[in-house]
Amino acid sequence: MTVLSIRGFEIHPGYLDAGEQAAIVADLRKCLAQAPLVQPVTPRGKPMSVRMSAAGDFGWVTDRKGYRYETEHPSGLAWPPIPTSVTQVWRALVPEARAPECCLINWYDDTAKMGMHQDSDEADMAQPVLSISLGDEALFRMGNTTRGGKTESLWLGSGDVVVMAGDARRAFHGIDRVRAGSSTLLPKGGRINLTLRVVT
Ligand code: MD3
Ligand code: FE
Repeated sequence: MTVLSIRGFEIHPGYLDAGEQAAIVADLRKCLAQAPLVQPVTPRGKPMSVRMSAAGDFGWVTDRKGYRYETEHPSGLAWPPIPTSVTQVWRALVPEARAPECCLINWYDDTAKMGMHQDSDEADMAQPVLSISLGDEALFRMGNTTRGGKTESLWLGSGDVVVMAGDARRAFHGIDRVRAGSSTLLPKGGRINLTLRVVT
């Protein structure tokens, strides 16, 4: 298996084959039936273009009250468990890490993007974050541990997995755009990104 290292980001192109990707999507459909995607709003009230849900003990949410992890979906129901098809990837690639406590589910249509940000709402920043891309390709931008400076961009395709550990765990990153029609995995198109995180 090929592994690329760019600025400490460990990229596994095509880590999941088509059958593994389809199995994860089938499991996610069950998760989303229990915990539907919502359109998050930033603390300042700006709607985000990405739709979100989660699985696991915690889900990351944002609304007028702020950015945080919650033990329940906004509906008041528990988040579904993280599918074993997803936790297997974590165990295989980061065997030393603690068990993931959150699988954030981000859904992008072909106009959605995510601005440059750091992920810092987790208590134990020594634990890695693992990202799984499914469906249409997306332009991922990798920056520095402080805002600004030079960045590098990379198209992430369906089945690609990225591990963020060490300095990359604290790096600014974002999604500039999605390439419509670049994958047939999701019948209606779009992109799903899963991020597995240790929260506590
Ligand atoms: C680097 N998601 O959910 S995945 C996010 O494609 C997020 O939906 C993007 O950024 C997406 O927070 C990018 C790659 C990623 C995820 C988490 C990270 C990179 C990261 C956490 C720390 C550092
Ligand atoms: Fe992030």
